Amino acid sequence: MPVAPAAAQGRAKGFIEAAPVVRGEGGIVARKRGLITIANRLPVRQVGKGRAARWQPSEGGLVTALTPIVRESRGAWVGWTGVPGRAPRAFEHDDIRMRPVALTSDEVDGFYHEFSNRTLWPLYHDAIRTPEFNHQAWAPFVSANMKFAKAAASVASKGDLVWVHDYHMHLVPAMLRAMRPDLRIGFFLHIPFPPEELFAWLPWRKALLEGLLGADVVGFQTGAGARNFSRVVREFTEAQGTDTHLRYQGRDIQVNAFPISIDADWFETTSLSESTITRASEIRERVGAGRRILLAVDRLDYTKGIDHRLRAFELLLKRGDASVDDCVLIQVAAPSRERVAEYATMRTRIEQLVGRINGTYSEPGRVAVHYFRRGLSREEVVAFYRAADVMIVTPLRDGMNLVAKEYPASRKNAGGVLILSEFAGAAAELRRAILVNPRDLEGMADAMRDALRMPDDEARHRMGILRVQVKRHDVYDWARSFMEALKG
Ligand code: ADQ
Repeated sequence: MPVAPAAAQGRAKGFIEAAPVVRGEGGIVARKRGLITIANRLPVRQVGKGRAARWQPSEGGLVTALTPIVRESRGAWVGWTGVPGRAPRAFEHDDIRMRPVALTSDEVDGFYHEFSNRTLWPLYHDAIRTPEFNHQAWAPFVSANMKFAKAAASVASKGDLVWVHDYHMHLVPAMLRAMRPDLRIGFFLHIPFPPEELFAWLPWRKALLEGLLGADVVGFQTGAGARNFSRVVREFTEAQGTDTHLRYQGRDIQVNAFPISIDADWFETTSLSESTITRASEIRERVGAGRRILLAVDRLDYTKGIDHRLRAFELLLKRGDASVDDCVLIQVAAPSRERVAEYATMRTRIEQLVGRINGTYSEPGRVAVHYFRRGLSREEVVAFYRAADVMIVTPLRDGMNLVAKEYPASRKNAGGVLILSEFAGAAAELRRAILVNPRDLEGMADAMRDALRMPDDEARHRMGILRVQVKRHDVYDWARSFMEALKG
């Protein structure tokens, strides 16, 4: 799930619901429908211990976009606290009702680490790593999903809207519908939905699809994801219909693409602040005046194509198309899912590659690759965006990829070139990036060379077009369009 600023909290950009008219026992009653959000994590996390413990908002694009609607509608947020064992009772934070879900350690292992992150995550990302099909993980996946569904059923008022997020919650829509047929239920998948050839591998494929068919609206990042879903549903369940409208057990289900975005205004404003500008010049000076900066910012995940990107940069230097005198690659990678063995192996591989490239090409005062394995503050990330001449976003597969949108949003009057993988959802919208196939190392090295040599007016022209797209379709626009569909 995305991480982005919480700056706009409290800003309910156009979300105030028109009060729908519903038929109550005493005739026609007008009332607002609450929005219940269900996500793996609550939008707050506990900091401090014992008496000093308190809740602090988590930063995230999703949190930024949804908290105003949940607050405004007097709805609630259902999610896990991030700590196994007993959960606190429902509480209110910043005018939002929080309904924590308690998960046992076994559930966290089976539901989260195993089934969500070792089965669904790799399979849905083109099986870049071999997914595990561990039958022991299914029962905790079911029981955890049931806990989220029950928690939502207990806080929802009659006729409320419920928005369920992401692959961890595959079974929640049908479970919730069985308990509360009065609710309008929407589901949004943040990651890609795979084609039938891959989805068919899942021993639980029918149950997983029937879980989603409990929703009234099923949303995906791209049209391709939506089509893949409608096709497998027609293949493996009794549902019938078209790519966008399904009929199942006497109900209509809308299937569509709702490409997620960012709080573009926040990125623009932050990028233009004095402290960001000062920090950006400091970064440029430190890597060496006159050197062009190629930047990559990712969660340290095997889907993000970090090793392919490093090898392409190595090739660029090897071919002599650029040298450490004229450019530097900065790779910032935030540690993630360190308990999964695949992630540890990948981390070692990346560190070896950085060592190899630096060992071969660096000169005194001229390091070829700066590698930061750490999460940075949001403001620091923006300073790096502001400092970078070329942004390289080359996942092997990605639902959307928010970095691809954050960079243009942070480049007012600044030019800069975006190199973007064809296999990121963002490529469907950001057509004026240099689009690349991340598995084609020669092609990627060519793209880096072309980006470094692109004339300034062309770079500014392309960046202008990317910026218009991102500013027009920001995260508020995304939430609004999903809510419109969900209201029916
Ligand atoms: P992710 O794969 O986690 O989420 P992605 O879209 O790549 O998300 O966004 C990552 C976020 O983390 C960005 O906001 C970025 O700025 C931030 N970030 C990355 N590295 C960082 C670092 N080192 N320090 C600080 N911040 C860092 C999933 C899907 C995506 C989809 C999102 C949203 O996998 O495809 O775009 O959800 O739906």
